[in-house]
Amino acid sequence: MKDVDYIKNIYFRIDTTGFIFPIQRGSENIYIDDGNPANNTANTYVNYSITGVVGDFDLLHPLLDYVMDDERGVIQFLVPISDVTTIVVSQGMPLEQVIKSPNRNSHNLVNRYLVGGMEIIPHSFKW
Ligand SMILES: [Ca+2]
Repeated sequence: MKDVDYIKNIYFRIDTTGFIFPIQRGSENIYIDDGNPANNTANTYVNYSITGVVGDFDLLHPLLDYVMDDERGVIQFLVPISDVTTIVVSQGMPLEQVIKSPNRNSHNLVNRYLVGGMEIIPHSFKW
C-alpha cells in the first residue's frame, strides 16, 4: 500500500469550544446532507435548518454509521464522506456545530488514516 492510498474523509473532530466533554454516550446527534435529493427517505429532514445551515438532513445511527470517541470528540464514519456532504453535530440547542460543508473541511483529521479492513473491532486496539 502506498502512503497516498489511505481512505480519506473518515475521521472528523468536534470543536471542543462550547461542547460538553467527554460527550455523554448517545447524547450526540449527527446529521448529514449528502447533497443528493434522490436518496432522501421518509425520515429525511427536508429543507431543514440546523445551526443556520439548510439542507436535507438524515440522522445517523451510532455504530451503524459512525463510532464516536467520547473523550476526544473524534467521529469515525464507517464509510467515507463525500466532498459535497454537509455534517452537523448536535448535543441539543444551542450546542450545534457544522463540522463539514462542501466549502469547509477543516475538521477532517488528515493525520489519522484508515488503512482498510483488517478485522479490528473499532476502538478495541490497545497500544
Ligand atoms: Ca440525500
